[in-house]
Amino acid sequence: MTQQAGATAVAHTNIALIKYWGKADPVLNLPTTSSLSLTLKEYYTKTQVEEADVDSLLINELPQDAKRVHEFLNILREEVQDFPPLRIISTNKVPISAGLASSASSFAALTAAVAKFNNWQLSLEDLSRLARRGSGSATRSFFPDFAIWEKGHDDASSYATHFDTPDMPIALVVCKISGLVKKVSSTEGMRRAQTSPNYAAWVEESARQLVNMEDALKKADIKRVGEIAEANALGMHNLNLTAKDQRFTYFNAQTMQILDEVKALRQAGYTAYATMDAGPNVKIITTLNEANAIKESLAKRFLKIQFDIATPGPGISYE
Ligand code: 2P0
Repeated sequence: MTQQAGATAVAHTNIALIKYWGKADPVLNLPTTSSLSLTLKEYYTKTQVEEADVDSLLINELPQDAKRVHEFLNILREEVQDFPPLRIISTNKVPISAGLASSASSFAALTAAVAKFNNWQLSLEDLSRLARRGSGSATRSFFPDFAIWEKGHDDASSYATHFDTPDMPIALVVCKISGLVKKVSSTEGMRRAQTSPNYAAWVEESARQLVNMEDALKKADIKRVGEIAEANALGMHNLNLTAKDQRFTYFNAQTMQILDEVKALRQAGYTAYATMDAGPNVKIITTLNEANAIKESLAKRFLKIQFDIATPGPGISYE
C-alpha cells in the first residue's frame, strides 16, 4: 500500500458518564467494566503525521518525550503493517493531564492519522480497538455524541461503538480548578483503586448503572442521566480513597466546595450533577438552557476558577 506524504486527523475528547477505572489486562488495556461517554465539541486534538528519521512528538509546538507514542506506533507496526518513523505534530485544545482526558483525543487522533497516512481501510470500530492500546479512553473518541466501550474479553472484542439517542439539550459546565499536571497517572490510579475492598462491588454496580444509563439516554431524561453519572463517579473516587495500596484522592478543597454547590443548585431547582475524572476538576451535567445561569452563579462565588460550557461533539474527522 502506498503511503501519503502526510495525514491529519481531528478527534474530540470525551467525558465518561459511566467510568472506566480498572484493567482486566494492563498490557492489552482490557477494562474491568464497560463505559459510556459523551464526546465534547469544545475540546479536541488535531494531529498531523509525516515521514521522518525517528518517531518524534511535538505538542502545541513543544517537543515531548515520545516514548509512549513510540511504543504505541510499534504496536500498530506489528498489529497492522510496518511503516516508517513518523514526526507527530499535535495541537491540543484540551488541558493536558488535569482530568480532562487529553489522552483520549490524542490517541484517537494519532490512530486515525496513522491509518490515513498508510491508506489503511479500517472501520471506526477497528480504529477504536487499535487506539485502546494507546489509552483506554481513546476507544470512545471516534464517535459523535455518545459512545459505549464494551469491555469485551480479548483484544478482538474490546472496542467502542456509537450509542444512538434522541437529540437532547445536554451540556456540561466545566470547572477548571487546576490545570496542573496530576500527581497520580490514570494507569497508576486504577492499579491502586483495584486494591480497594469495595472494588468488586463497584464493578457489579457499574454494570447495573450502565443499563440504567442507556435507558435514561434513550428517553433523553437528563436528570436521570446526571443522577446515575454522579453516583458512578463518586463510586469511582471512593475506590481511590479506600485503596489498600497507597490510598489517595484527586479531589482538593475546591472540588469539595463545588460538589456542595452542585447540591445547593439542585435544591434550588436546577438540573446539576457532578462528574470528576483523574483530576480535581468538576464537570457539571446540566441542560443547555441552564448552563449559562449555573456558570454565572459559580463564577461569582469562585473568582479563581475558570468555567467553560461544553456541548456534544462530533466524531473523528480528517483534513
Ligand atoms: C474514563 N478515565 O472512563 C476514566 C475515568 C479517567 C477517569 O479513562 O491507562 O488515560 O491510558 O488506559 O484512558 C483516563 O484513563 O488510562 C480515563 P489508560 P486513560 O474516562
